[in-house]
Amino acid sequence: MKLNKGLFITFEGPEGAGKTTQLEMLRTYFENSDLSCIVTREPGGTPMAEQFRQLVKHHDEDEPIFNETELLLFAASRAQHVRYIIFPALQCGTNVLCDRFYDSTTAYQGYGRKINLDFIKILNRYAAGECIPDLTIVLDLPPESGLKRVSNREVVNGYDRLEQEEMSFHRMVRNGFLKIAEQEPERVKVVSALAPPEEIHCKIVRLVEDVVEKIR
Ligand code: T5A
Repeated sequence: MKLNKGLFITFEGPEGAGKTTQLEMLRTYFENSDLSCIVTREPGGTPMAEQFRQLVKHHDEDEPIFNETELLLFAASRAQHVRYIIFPALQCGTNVLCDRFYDSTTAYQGYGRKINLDFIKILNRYAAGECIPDLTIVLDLPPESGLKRVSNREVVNGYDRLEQEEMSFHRMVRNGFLKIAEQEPERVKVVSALAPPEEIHCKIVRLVEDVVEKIR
């Protein structure tokens, strides 16, 4: 599956859906198939964007982060990440696997925070430039299950700012991802995150192979 440009694959879903687990399994699949790939994440992915990540996830000073500020921090992180890492890699033919991308902004800041969805669409496109994912996998599960999965790990790190939101917020976020998938069925595929990791991985590999067939 050699392509002129790299494939851009993004993983999305509610908290604790298993994105990191599946990204690593897909990385191994690419490497075993002798295909170059990088794994990266949002917010973050460059030294500067990682500073935005720290700010947006763990800010706990008296001064609050307003919803508008939060949205722009995610967009700023993406603008930097895309131009410094993702676009150059894709141009060189390297496949890029990214943990969250602009659909998280639509789901969390749009459906979750209720910021105008048309504005978010424009901002997402502005930040992402020419980097539109070839395939987006939404790992779907009820927020209660995802938060339960991360709870053991978070005893060490503490819950981050978004994880501490009300359950109703997490439900709106999940619903947001499902709406995005309904609106863009060609690009966005929903995979249940409740199955064992190996089973989910097999489904994801099939989806990746389908995309490669289509654009080859
Ligand atoms: N955000 C992000 C926005 O609001 N707007 C944006 O534009 C962007 C880009 C990022 C936060 O920022 C928000 C969303 C987030 O709140 P993060 O740390 O990247 O924060 O948070 P998550 O992306 O949610 O990552 P997590 O690490 O919390 O979850 P993962 O990566 O989905 O899950 P993973 O693989 O670490 O697995 C969690 C646990 O479940 C187990 C794993 O072993 C692990 O213990 N697990 C399974 N258990 C049972 N069955 C399976 N199939 C399992 N798969 C994994």
